[in-house]
Amino acid sequence: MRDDFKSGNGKNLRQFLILILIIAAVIPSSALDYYAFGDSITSGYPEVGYNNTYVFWINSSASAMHSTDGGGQTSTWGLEYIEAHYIPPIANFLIMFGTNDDINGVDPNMTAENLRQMYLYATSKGSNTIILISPLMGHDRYMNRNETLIESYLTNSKVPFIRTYDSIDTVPEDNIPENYNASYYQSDTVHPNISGHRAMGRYIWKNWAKNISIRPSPTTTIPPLPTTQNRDSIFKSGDMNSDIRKGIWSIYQRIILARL
Ligand SMILES: [Ca+2]
Repeated sequence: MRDDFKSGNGKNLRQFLILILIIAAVIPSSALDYYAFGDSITSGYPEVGYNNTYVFWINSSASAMHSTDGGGQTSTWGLEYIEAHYIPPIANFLIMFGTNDDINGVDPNMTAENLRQMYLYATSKGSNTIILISPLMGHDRYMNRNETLIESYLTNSKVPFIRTYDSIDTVPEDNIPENYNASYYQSDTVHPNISGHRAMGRYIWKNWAKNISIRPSPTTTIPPLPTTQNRDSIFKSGDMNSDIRKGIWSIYQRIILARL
């Protein structure tokens, strides 16, 4: 009698586990609404803070995430590593590289070609993809001409882009790169401050929503962004520069949070 009871329990447990596996297989994995891939500007280096970067100001009701180069890398690095950083499904994918290209004297045509190839990659994976032209700097090597050259290249290649610099330059929203506006920048005159990231995010959202058909989220209930406390409990060191930790965090965000 006791063996029968045990046997029955085991059978019930197996049936329960099979049911869980079936449910897990049937429920589609939720896509992230927005994912930004870029350099130290996208990371909010050094003072902005992880969830104050532009991607978190784009659409307050959407789930967002970013991954970055860890600092100082060019668009060539972005093209080489986009596959490693791209973990589908991602509904809307944002790409911002170019500041370090400028600092290192990379030909703007090469920057534009790298951006174009990253765009093609993310698009081929099913993401609604946009190129973000980088903000201006206090020591722009090309006197702001590189933005215009990159835009011309992308336009000829039919690659959509948003002039992110035009949200925080001295004459905003005129489609012209005049000069950087110090009030939107940290003291290094390279990295935008929180006000700059807020302005960039809102500008990106406004222009993207206006010009491009945004793919609706596949989920009816969008998972909330994790709190700083939640993240800190996972990553004790408090920074997100490690590709490994970012990868783990992406998986955590999608598998766990997306199903809450
Ligand atoms: Ca302007």
